[in-house]
Amino acid sequence: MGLLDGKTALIFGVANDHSIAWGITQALHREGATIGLSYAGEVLERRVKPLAASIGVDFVEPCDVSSDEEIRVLMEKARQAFGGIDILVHSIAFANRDELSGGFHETSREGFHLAMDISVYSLIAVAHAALPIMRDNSSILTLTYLGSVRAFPNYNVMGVAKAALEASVRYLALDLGASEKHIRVNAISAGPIRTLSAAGVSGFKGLHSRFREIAPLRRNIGIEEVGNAAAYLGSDLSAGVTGEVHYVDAGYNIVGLPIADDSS
Ligand code: NAP
Ligand code: 1JT
Repeated sequence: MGLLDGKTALIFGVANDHSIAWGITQALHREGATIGLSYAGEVLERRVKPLAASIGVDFVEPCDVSSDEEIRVLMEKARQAFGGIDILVHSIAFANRDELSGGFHETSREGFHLAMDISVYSLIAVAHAALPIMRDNSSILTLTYLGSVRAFPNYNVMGVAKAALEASVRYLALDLGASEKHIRVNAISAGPIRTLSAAGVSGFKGLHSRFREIAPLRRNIGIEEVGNAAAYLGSDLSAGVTGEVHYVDAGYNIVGLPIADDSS
């Protein structure tokens, strides 16, 4: 018997088998959920379709979340395929690479708008469009990073976007929890993971290896661990939890004074 037997999950943000959304997909599938996947564009179709096929998922539909029309069309397809949704996963972020290096004060107006639109507003747009097909007591999840509450070199405009995303989680939780459907909205704050987005970003490699020297569990985290936390937040086990930012980071965020084992 799975934790999510009888539930349907619509998941945004699988780019390849390193994606956090793929770790979530595998965990939700393992726990018995029926899965629908949405990917960004044609380039990804070749990568996402075989992954979906490997777990017997046949709802694989494109949706660029910068388009309200594409979101509307996707939700109509989901309604036809599933009738309703119990778990909605938003695992999407975007910023121009040149905004993720150098001075934060150099952030362009255009780059700021783009990061906020794709990484923050899309959660609100997708939640709103999904509302008519969300089932009672359903669960919405998004992915965030500690750069929302601490300043890290290079994370720059994404840190500001993640702060706005976490605030959006609280406002959506207030709205949708009080609706007749009593929908829950939460975020998982993941430690650094080598994914397509993260690879090649200035300083990411160093940050990823320093992380395990400081985190209480003295290791990095993987997409399987984020997937398992998502299975809990999508399930009835977390029925009393909403508006939360749940850290899956080997404890990194609780450390006051980062001291490696060999320091004296
Ligand atoms: P990823 O595999 O590259 O996933 C990011 C996804 O966002 C990709 O599928 C990407 O598609 C999609 N996307 C970008 N623009 C889009 C648009 N306009 N419409 C629809 N989809 C769009 O990287 P990831 O690390 O798993 O990222 C997933 C989430 O986890 C992000 O919110 C990220 O901030 C968060 N997170 C990551 C880390 C980390 O260290 N990796 C840590 C904490 C939180 P394309 O490839 O086509 O652009
Ligand atoms: C984006 C990118 C969103 C990388 C991201 C992200 N959320 C987390 N990461 C990984 C990361 C990157 C840096 C970092 C810590 C984590 C790149 C493409 C745009 C969206 O520095 C502290 C730089």
